[in-house]
Amino acid sequence: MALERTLSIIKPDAVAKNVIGQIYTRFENAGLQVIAAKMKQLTREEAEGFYAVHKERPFFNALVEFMISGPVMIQALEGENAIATNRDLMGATNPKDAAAGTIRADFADSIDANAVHGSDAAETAKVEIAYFFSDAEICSR
Ligand code: RTP
Ligand code: MG
Repeated sequence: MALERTLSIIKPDAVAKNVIGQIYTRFENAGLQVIAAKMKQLTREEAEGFYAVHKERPFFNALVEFMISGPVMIQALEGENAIATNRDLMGATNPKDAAAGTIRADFADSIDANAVHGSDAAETAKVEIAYFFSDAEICSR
């Protein structure tokens, strides 16, 4: 097992549903520690830059519009196998396919409004954490 960091975003739909605390509890119960956090209204440029890897995909514009539709809660999480642990907690991208008890099964409404983002690999986690947090904003324990 490896101590890892991952970037998590609680998306505008879940922030609007007032379930930040319920999602944080799931991180904590899975052994993930919040080592940095900020609530933010993303600008269009920030959302486009964050999801630049998807810019040629047909859903890119809808994704960006959704991500700027309200504030998001952004956190870096640290723990053993944090990247896969968080992806397991999140469930499948489409909540219709998400396993019972996952964040997306319980809180997401659609493939667009799907409650959370989580880094998908070590290299993307590093880039995504640095996209939102300076070294001084990360409080590793
Ligand atoms: P995320 O990056 O947000 O954690 O989600 P993910 O890894 O599970 O899914 P990804 O393939 O990276 O897609 C990013 C987000 O784009 C939206 N999407 N829509 N309509 C579609 O076919 C489609 N596919 C993806 C989702 O909101 C997904 O979270
Ligand atoms: Mg992804």
